[in-house]
Amino acid sequence: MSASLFARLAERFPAERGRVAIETAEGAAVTFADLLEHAGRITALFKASGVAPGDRIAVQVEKSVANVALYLAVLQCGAVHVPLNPAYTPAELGHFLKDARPKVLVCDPGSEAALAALAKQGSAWLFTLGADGHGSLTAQAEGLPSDRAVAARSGEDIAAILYTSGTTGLSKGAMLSHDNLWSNAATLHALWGFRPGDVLIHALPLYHTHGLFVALNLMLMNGGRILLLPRFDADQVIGLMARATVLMGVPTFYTRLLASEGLTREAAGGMRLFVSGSAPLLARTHADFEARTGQRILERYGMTETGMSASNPLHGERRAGTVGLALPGVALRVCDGEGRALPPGEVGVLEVRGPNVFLGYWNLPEKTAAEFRADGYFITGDLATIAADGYVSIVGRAKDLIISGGLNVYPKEVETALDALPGIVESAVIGVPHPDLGEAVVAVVTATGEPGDLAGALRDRLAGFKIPKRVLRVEALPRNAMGKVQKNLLRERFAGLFAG
Ligand code: MLC
Ligand code: AMP
Repeated sequence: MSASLFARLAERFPAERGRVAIETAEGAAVTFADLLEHAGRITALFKASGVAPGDRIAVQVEKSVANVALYLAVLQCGAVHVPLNPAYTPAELGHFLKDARPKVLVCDPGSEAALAALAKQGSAWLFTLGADGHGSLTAQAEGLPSDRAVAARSGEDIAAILYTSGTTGLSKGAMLSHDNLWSNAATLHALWGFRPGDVLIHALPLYHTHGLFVALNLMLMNGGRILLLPRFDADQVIGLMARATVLMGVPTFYTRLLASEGLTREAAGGMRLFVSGSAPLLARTHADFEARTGQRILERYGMTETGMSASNPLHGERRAGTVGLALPGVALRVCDGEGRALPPGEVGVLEVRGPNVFLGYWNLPEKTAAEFRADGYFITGDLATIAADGYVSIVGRAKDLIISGGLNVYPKEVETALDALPGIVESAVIGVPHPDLGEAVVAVVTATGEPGDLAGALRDRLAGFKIPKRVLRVEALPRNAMGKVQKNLLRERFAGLFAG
């Protein structure tokens, strides 16, 4: 059999294709037959547009059933899925398109005018797809017979490229193979005990690892049923729990659920699994959630480059404040700066090796080489300890990264945008504890004159979630003897900014 992820997922679809795969918030029921039919028509359109296996298809659309069909179609024709957050501005998008050189760009109808020139520059076909499923993609695909051929792929072929920022401020495309995605989904499917009849509340975006490769792939291979929500809304999610069994979310989901009085033991009573990841879950949130619902959240750890690497057990101790044990088939170690493994309990950089680890960064062989050890371990940049019994705790980051509501923000990118504004002398961007988002982006600047509305000035350059929630003006940034800005001092000084 071909190692195509599409073929492997479709093989697990229920034989009875009339079974429901996805239910929408509006109550529409989409069957596996519908999904395959829809994906087949988009495949026909892509082929008619000259898409060949290996071509990239960039997708910047709102979440919808059609978005799922589009993802499947990209895999079906052997192309490479490049999902992009709709919050990215055309300025940010320019880099992705220049780098990925997609054959096709699918965007929201509302951004067609802004992106037409970019698509033309890159000789990419431009199609539109709205949150309601309408757009030129659907209109043109509708008239075509559904093409059911599945392009043969090897396990090492690239299935997707996901952009992830870096400490230099420029995003890198992480190349994930068909084998990477399949092996990780299959491992988690078994580990978390997925079974027929499971119903997942899907409230995560479809352009990141968590919502796309963990939540969606797992449920597709489980044979449905997904309750697909356009975005996270705590009361809506609580209302759906009576009909569902599993929720996957970032820690902000859980703090927002706890903030709702509707979250009770009864409301959550039919659920069998709450998964958290993408950012640290406070032990306090874990305890509060258990006190309120009687359920212990299962925390797991992953990364765009690696998919999931560690998880607390389904049966056995779910230890709050830890991300559990290495997944079966995945090796984890904690090392010093030279890649020498440290004894249990010592803090070092977490390294990972296994079938989940990506192929490398698109177009960046040197950057890729720098992030792997000679023996194949990938250097995550996360600071961790591994206890003698194997439980892994993420205790910090060696990389200058802020995770806000599960979304990554690299300070360097925000600093570069700030420093380009008139009146700004220099800036330091830090993450500050925030009750809702875990960490909030805060900019500390020195400026000549009165700098005005800096956050507003960044709006056409940076996606909204990267824009500082607060900009603080200081006389001078603290520096060490080498002249390097001491962000730790700034983090300490402003730690209480959002307290209370
Ligand atoms: C939205 N905004 C944010 C934000 N999300 N600001 C900071 N951090 C965030 N995460 C801003 C918007 O720009 C907007 O600002 C305002 O908040 C309202 O936008 P919204 O879309 O209405 O926000 P909301 O629905 O409340 O979204 C919050 C959220 C969402 C936490 C529900 O961000 C979310 O779903 N996060 C999950 C991200 C995710 O999937 N991460 C997994 C990555 S994979 P303005 O000013 O423009 O109005 C990964 C690997 C792994 O990390 O291990 O899983
Ligand atoms: P991304 O690059 O968006 O894939 O984000 C990956 C990063 O999210 C990791 O390198 C960690 O820093 C962080 N992360 C993911 N899961 C967890 C977790 N359970 N606890 C702490 N940090 C996490």
